[in-house]
Amino acid sequence: MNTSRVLQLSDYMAIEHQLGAHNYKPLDVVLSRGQGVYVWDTDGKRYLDCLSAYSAVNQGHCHPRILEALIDQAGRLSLTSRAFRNDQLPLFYEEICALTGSHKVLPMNSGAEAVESAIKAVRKWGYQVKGVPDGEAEIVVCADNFHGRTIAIVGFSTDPTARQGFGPFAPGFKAIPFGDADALEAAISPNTVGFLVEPIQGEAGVIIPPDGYLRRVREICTRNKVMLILDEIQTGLGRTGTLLAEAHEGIEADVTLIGKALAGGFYPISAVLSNEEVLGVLQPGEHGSTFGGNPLACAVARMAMKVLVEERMIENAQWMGERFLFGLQALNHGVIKDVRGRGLLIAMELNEDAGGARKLTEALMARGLLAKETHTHTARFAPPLIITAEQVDWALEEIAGALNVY
Ligand code: IF1
Repeated sequence: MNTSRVLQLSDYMAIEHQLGAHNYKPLDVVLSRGQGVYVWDTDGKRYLDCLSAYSAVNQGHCHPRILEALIDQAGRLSLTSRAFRNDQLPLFYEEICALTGSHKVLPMNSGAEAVESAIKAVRKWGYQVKGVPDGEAEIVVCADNFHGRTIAIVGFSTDPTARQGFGPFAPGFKAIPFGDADALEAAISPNTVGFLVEPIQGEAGVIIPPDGYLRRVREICTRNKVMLILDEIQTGLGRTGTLLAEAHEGIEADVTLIGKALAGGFYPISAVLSNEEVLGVLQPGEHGSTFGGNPLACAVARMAMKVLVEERMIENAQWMGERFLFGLQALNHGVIKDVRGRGLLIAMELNEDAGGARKLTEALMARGLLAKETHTHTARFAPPLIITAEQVDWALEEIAGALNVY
């Protein structure tokens, strides 16, 4: 490798354009370093990160204690496959169960894999335990869902961009409006095995369901013997000011999916959290992964969970989230249609005639704040959970300033 090669922003962009698949349209900033809430580009310019890699770096960039755990474990044992046991996986199981109150855990890698794994387990539960006729299991999902990019998952997406050109898709899914418990009641048949839903819809634009929705959903699922599968891949691990977003309504899912921040941004790690009734249906050989449950992943996840709790990041997300949200709500600009959020998962929706939120995220980038638009008209603010009051106040000033582009 020629390490003396000096590349400019335009060079990096040209190489990506030439050699990479064009499945993204990132902001034109090339990052090369991160620490805490900040990242730096290749020219040394500093930015406050208000995306946190879509909530994967809740603990902040390059958290020193997670970094140490990674380096320590990487030098001892990284991968065994599940053909053999390793000394980290049992401790990961114990600690994640203690943290979340779960009774059984299935470790995977990406969020989409956790979703796929949950679908497999819940379908099998449906056949073996609920008594659904073979091949007839149905799973109810919500319109405007985002659960990942695999074929089964995009097959039940209602976003044409996510689906078009990728079929044929797996049958067995039925979409209902999000936030409508009556629609769930109506959609359930004797063959329904699960209801898969995000507690707050992230990609859809941080859509918070009506108060009481999850409690009603919980009751409907219990009464109909339907497994409630909560996708907390984005909302989980402190993002909304509680460990899991289900806590805002005091309910417990039957199956909880987490990923992203489970490794503090160092590694792809996800997990299906459930109980013996559901995960007990999986027998040796019926499901697996080369990397799932590997010792490096487990060591990193153990420390990522530990710092989240010990360094009081979940409480901080609640306090700083309120400060950020109230600050945005106090902004008085005609272009703002709505500001909403829970904890540090916050969105600002602009009027449709404003010409889109990309102008705002580009103006913010110039001012040293990185955020990403979702859909056309909404900007999302989700900084690492370690953000301080001073940093929130600085962000609010820059957002107020950047709104002048409209
Ligand atoms: C991309 C959004 C965030 C997720 C929920 C499962 C997954 C995700 C609730 C899959 C992933 C990502 C993936 C990322 C963009 C992103 C995203 F803008 F699309 F909505 F976070 F806000 N469930 N979310 O949010 O997890 O397989 O990616 O590990 O570029 O696709 P994964």
